[in-house]
Amino acid sequence: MNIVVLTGAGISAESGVPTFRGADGLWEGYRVEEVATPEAFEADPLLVHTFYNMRRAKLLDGTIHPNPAHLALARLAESKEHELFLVTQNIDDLHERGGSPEVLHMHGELLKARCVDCGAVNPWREEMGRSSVCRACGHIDCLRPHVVWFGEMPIGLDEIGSAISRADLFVAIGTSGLVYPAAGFVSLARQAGVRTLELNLEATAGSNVFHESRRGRAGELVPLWVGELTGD
Ligand code: BJW
Repeated sequence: MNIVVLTGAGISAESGVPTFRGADGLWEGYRVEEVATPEAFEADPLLVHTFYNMRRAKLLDGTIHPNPAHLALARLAESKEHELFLVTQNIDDLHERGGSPEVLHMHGELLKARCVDCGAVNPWREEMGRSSVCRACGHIDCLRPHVVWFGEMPIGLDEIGSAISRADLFVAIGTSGLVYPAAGFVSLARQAGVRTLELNLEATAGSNVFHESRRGRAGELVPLWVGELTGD
């Protein structure tokens, strides 16, 4: 079977990464819509760098690990009977750490920096600020987190669209269905005649669009679902 899996913040919640719109979703009183925009970065780069420096440091402090949901998706990728296309909205690296061989990060990656002068994208694990130097062109005050902010074009949309159109099954895990274009993938799948399944702790804005919705923690639901497919 050809399977497209879309993951969101909920899959990393049990690993200790806060979701955006949950009770712990505010950062210093700011909503993500106020700090994750090009306008916010232009107006107050220090504030936006601080937001991402804090999240990068937390991701790397040794307390955050992939959970059974990440591990189960890595097992599914190994299955000989199924073809998995894994796309995540998450900027953490927990799918990779969990063993997933290929992950499309449609909203970018926290552990990479992008140079606004030369366009180079490089791994970045340390603090980033206005005095950081681009490793490709040597300029300063030109690096930004390699993430997709509101109003910017997500990464790999053509590839995702074509994977969905070829799929037998589309599964959304731990995403609120509030942020487009990812929130529209389920409708795209349905228009293409693809079966759709949602795995989420709660009902979401898009639950009624899915053929099937299962409620529970990703760390429990995903291994069970993968077990159904692989017979393990
Ligand atoms: C659990 C759980 C557990 C918890 N187990 N589950 C209409 C059409 C097209 C675009 C728009 C439109 N209307 C508005 C727009 C523009 C905008 C948008 O969508 N705005 C909305 C707020 C309305 N979109 C954009 O600007 C995008 N770009 C764009 O549209 O370009 C033009 C274009 C147009 C048309 C076609 C193609 C392109 C860019 C969006 C960029 C989003 N960026 C962020 C920040 C990234 C960097 C960072 O991390 O800081 O991405 S915002 C933030 O939200 C982040 C996330 O990836 C994204 C989605 O959040 P997610 O993952 O769903 O998390 P939550 O917190 O919302 O939900 C968590 C879920 O988990 C909940 O459901 C819980 O129940 C569940 N859960 N614990 C299972 N243990």
